[in-house]
Amino acid sequence: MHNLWKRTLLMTGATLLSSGMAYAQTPDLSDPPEIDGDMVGDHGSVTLRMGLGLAESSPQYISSQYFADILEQRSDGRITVNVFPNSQLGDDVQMMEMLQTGTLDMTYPSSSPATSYVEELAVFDLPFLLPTREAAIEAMRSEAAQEMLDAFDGTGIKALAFSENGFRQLSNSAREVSSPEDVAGLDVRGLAIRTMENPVHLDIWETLGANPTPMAFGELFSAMEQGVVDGQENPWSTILTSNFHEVQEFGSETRHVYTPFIKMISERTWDNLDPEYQALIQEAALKAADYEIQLSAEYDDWSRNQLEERGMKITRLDDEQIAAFQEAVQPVYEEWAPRIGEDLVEEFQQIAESSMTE
Ligand code: KDG
Repeated sequence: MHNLWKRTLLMTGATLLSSGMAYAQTPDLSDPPEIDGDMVGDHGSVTLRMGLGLAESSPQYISSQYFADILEQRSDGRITVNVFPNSQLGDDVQMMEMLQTGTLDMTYPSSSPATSYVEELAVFDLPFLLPTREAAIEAMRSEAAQEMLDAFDGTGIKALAFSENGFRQLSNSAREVSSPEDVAGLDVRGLAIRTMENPVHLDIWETLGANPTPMAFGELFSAMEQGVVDGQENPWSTILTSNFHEVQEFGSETRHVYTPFIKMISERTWDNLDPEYQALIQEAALKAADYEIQLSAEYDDWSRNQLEERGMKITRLDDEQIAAFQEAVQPVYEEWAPRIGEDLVEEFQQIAESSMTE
């Protein structure tokens, strides 16, 4: 039985090398767990189409191929998943709408554009809320997070699992940024920053004195290349695997938001599946999510170092500089905590605090 993810790992290396990245190697990626478990019964052949926003070399794509491999192996080839990366089927908002109409089976967006379906997801957009990966994982695996996934029921989308997009970092083509004043500009205009289509992110950058513009991920590279926006914010692995360093000179290690991904399936697709296939897809989504978190962690610092090797000037911020950003965006909490739910915000703040003391 061929292993899609093994082919993907080989292709990832080739992709990184062939795209002129001239890397010595991709990060020493851990192999996913062996695929074990009972074979499911024969409930007919099913082909699922899954659309992604990121590139083939991203942890998002690699883990999606592992997801496909689990389904293929445990169904003896009856369930296949065709994965379409690089926003080729649309952007996050469009692909979620395609799940609702049943014109696409699966997608894997950031949680941020999905707040229009489940507004409590905006808790993950609160700046500097989850300072460590351990806290983020505990939050994503919490009962409150499961309730957010369950809240999609009836929207046409079934949400299967949270995984890691990652800690978001600022990049721009105008200037080095190490303070909120650098974002706002003193004798120059505030940075024009692209944000995801999410009101909290817009508020964060407006509060910092930037000129934020919500934009689909697939339009971002050309917008930066043409100078429509000065900068954007994404995890280092996304900046690297989407080649943003080709149009962004400066990076700042702000880690201002931890964004999850959500693996989703169309309710129309889901409702037509045999319960045994449904159970396998749910199990595979959780296994692939755990593997994706591990991959994303392995990519994080490696991607930053690769970006520096490729010429990006990355400013690391010390505790005092981070504190200045945290203070500057405090109004965002005052505005959004009551709208998201004070109890939920407090629960995640407690997770964050306990992760810092462990
Ligand atoms: O598939 C995910 C991407 O489309 C997108 O969500 C990545 O974080 C992202 C962004 O900035 O849009």
